[in-house]
Amino acid sequence: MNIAFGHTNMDLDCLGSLILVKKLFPQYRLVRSKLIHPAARNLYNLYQNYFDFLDPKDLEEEHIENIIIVDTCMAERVGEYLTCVRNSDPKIRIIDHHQIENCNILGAVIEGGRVGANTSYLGKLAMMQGIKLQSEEATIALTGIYADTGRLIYENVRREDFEVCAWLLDMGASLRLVKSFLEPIQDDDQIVTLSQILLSMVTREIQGHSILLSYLEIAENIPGLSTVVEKVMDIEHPDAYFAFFYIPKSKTTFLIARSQKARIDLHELLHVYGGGGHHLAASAKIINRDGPAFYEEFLACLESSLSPATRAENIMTRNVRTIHENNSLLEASLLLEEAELTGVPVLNNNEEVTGYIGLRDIMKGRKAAVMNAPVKAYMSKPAIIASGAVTMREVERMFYKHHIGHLPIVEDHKLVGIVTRWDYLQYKKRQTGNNQ
Ligand SMILES: [Mn+2]
Repeated sequence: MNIAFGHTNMDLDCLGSLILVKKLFPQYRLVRSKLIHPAARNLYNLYQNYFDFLDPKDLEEEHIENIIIVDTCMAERVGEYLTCVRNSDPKIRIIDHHQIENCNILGAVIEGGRVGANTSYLGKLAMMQGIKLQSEEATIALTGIYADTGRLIYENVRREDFEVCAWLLDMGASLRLVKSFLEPIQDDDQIVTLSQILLSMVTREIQGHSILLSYLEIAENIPGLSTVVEKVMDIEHPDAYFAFFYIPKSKTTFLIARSQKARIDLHELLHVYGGGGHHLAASAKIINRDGPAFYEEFLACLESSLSPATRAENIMTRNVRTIHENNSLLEASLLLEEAELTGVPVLNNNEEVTGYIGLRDIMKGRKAAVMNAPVKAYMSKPAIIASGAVTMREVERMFYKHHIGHLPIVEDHKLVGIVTRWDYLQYKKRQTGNNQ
């Protein structure tokens, strides 16, 4: 017998991969996990007959010749299946989109690629072989890709993910159904937890980062807490969020964390407590500690271990071109043209920034035919300025609030630099780090 399975606690990408394995390798039977991820339960319940799953215990009487494993390459995530395989020499082929250099399943042949969803990798194979899907199968696969790529927006998304999505639409996938399976919060427990968090959470500025914290006591573990945490993250947009869930009767704390900044490396922070994950998403289970005491200890640790947030002075452009307020609009116009700029800060006799003159201001003077008028008559004022110590969050807020794309940075009444839209966008691009 030949079998195929994904990781324990099957999620949507796992199911999307398996439905394509069934088409690509019809001589293989699919095996299900005892655990279905809460986000995948709805889809699983409705479509289980399309998979025709075996139970792991059905394997115990069989001789297994070939195994295909999808969406994981870690032995600890396939233990429930492998312990049911009685013979010792099956050939194992792994198709995974995670970091396959970390694979610890001995003797396996591994393939895969850096695509956002594992389903996309298999979808590409199916596309190239001219395989046709039923619309239900296409819907299952498309849900898998949308789920694992945050609807095609995560950093690990590749061209292949888009290509396979287009192909799945051609195969009749229903976006309406996909959307219904992606509604992340379905359980009443999750909804109650979400509203409790929204009422009790606090934001603290730690080392210049905006850190969201919530602490909740719960009677027992609630499935799908990480989905709730991600929802809160979507609503609040902090730089990082640490959600504490404490179960008093077992003295257990679940700490779930999400970050939007490469500078806040969650794997590193939670590793200390026996947890881990990725740099932007990690969790830890802390046992035999009092919840409130642990919460306080963790906060103190954050203060000392977070590296400081980027500030305006770290990314500003120095050597700023300027113009004097008594210069004429014509001179300002020539300066902008020569320097290929769209605007410059305006200085008075004390070299203080008194305003900003841009192409649009000059245009008004040109229309009124007063190009010999002084800059100070047409500049935007009062000057919107900031100190070098402002955080990037504050810079962003000032850009939006004042509808500007440039922020002169001033120390001791003297201009020391400027943060432009371009500086800001470069900073944002670097934010979440490498493409993992
Ligand atoms: Mn996956």
